[in-house]
Amino acid sequence: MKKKTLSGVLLAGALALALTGCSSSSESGGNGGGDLVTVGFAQTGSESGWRSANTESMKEAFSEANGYKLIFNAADNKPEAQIAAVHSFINQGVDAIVIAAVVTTGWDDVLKEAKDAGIPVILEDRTIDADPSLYAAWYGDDFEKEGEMAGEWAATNFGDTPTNMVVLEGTTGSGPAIDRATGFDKAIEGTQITKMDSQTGNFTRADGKTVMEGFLQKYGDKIDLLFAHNDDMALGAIDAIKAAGLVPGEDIKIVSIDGVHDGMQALANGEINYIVECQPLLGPGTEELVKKVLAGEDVPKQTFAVDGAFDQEQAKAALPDRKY
Ligand code: GYE
Repeated sequence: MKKKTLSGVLLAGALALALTGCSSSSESGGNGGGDLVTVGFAQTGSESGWRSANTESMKEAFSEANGYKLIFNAADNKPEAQIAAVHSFINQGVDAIVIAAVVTTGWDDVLKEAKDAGIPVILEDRTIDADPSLYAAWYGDDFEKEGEMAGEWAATNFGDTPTNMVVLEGTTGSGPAIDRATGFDKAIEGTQITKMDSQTGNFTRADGKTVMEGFLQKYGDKIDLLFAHNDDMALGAIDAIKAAGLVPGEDIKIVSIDGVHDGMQALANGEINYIVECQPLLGPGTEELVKKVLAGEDVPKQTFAVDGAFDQEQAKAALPDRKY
């Protein structure tokens, strides 16, 4: 079954190469990669299961079989390191640059430099607040809507009873951390849910655990509900909740965002109560944009991936076919 899928992917890749290889290499001038289109990809780092799935999807889409030479950089979630990586892509004369921005700010100068060098920039996943004329396109998930869906679930289930909530935020200053908070807060407005505390857990399991330990020390069993900006932090928090002698999913209800395998497994086991999906398999859509931009075609400035949501039964049903 797995083999079949893989050969299907390879076949599709070979076909795509046969159909588009010529035009993309002649359009791009083939800087530094022979007949291959050279793409520099500035990834955030490797903070979560979502990120691993995203990296894999990008590497698969920008493979040599598909006509690309991918220069991959993971910036360990350090904004300065990521900007340095983009500088280096410009100096290497790549054909196109793809960025999953650690934070929304600080991009203007390096993007202007890319523009002056005639190198198009395509954003995947994370949003930035630079002038849209400085990049060709953005493709990713609707983070505010994800937050709103998580908040609506909380409002529906706990909005009518006094409920104490704590929040584990994603990387401070990142698009999803900002927008998920906005969407969630909007959805619980006017309900009886009270935010007792909200701190960053940097989208990682380790920090999710540490910050939740702090919340538990401070508020003990007063906590009724946890909103985690991603599954990994929820999974870290589950360890902390268990260690404190409480039952995750019962004593403390948990809602998170992503829908990665381990999160879905915890939902199926009843340790998480609801997950809003965030699609990480953005490689093919990003590759499509890069190809079109290099061919001089018009592309939409913003393209949104489609996200669903899961309760326990839906997670059980979805798990066997889950690819990440
Ligand atoms: O939710 C989190 C990851 O930018 C949407 O980053 C992405 C977020 C995702 O580390 O797990």
